[in-house]
Amino acid sequence: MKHLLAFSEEVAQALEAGGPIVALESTIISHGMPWPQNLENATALEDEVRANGATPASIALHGGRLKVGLSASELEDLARTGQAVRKVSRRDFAPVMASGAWGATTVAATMMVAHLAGIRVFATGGIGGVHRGAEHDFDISADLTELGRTPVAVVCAGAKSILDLPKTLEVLETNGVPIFGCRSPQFPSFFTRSSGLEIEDSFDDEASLARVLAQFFDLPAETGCLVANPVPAEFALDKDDETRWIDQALAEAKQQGIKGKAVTPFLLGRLVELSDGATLRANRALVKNNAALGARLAVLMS
Ligand code: PSU
Ligand code: MN
Repeated sequence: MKHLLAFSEEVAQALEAGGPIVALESTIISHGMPWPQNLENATALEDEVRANGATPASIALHGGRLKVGLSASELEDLARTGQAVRKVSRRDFAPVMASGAWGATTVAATMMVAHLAGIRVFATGGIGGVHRGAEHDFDISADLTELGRTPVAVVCAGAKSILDLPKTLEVLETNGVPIFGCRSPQFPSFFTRSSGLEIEDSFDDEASLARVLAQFFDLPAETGCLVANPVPAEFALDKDDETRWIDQALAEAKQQGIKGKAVTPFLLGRLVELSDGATLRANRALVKNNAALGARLAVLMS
């Protein structure tokens, strides 16, 4: 698969120099946020990575290649096409590559491409997980399986409480995926800083966290790991508001019979509408915060 990689100039240079690089996903652009905030956010994330001393590598499929680093016009094309772009997880690569169309990579697919490209740090918003009611419909994100098999550090603000967070942590444990908190004694729940679920390993200083990551990759790592970085306090949502919006979005998804890979994008979109944009503002702040931390950790590890 390596021969299918297509690097941007900026990423190619950073790789050659052995410089710090942070991978960024593209499903958050196509399906995670509406136009035009999705483009503004994608550009802001790249700038945030650069401002913290690393090179951003936005990952997507296009023209039958695995793109590692996108130009400004490619980012715009992808962002405008929005939900019409196919959401690509591990199983979706072949048809999208054969067609040459855009494919937006999820956490799972971005990890695969980052690993092939030799990139160890990947920053995103939240990971997919075990959905509520998974004991009936078996809806468990392929992100969790990928975290169990691909050695990439995923910097995230935990997972949304649209999911069943205790079950999500159980599956991560089963898959052997360590969770390293950054000033986060609890697993963060995306829009809020804590979930009530304790994390065993949390670090108050980033240099210690970077040392643990370096040790992790030296073991050798045969799984991924999570770096849990809570939403900045000033952007965290009120827990009761969050619960109300999520319960309504979940009820509508059920009513409308939303299934499979459409579930997560549907819920994210409805949350933005129900909260009158508050979830979008929190989302942007926390992803930016993750991009900055990812860049600093990549610098410390390089
Ligand atoms: N959770 C979010 N925002 C997102 C996603 C998840 O808070 O944008 C996206 C990510 O790309 C993630 C994917 O990998 O949704 C998970 O989808 P699914 O639940 O269908 O596996
Ligand atoms: Mn699913």
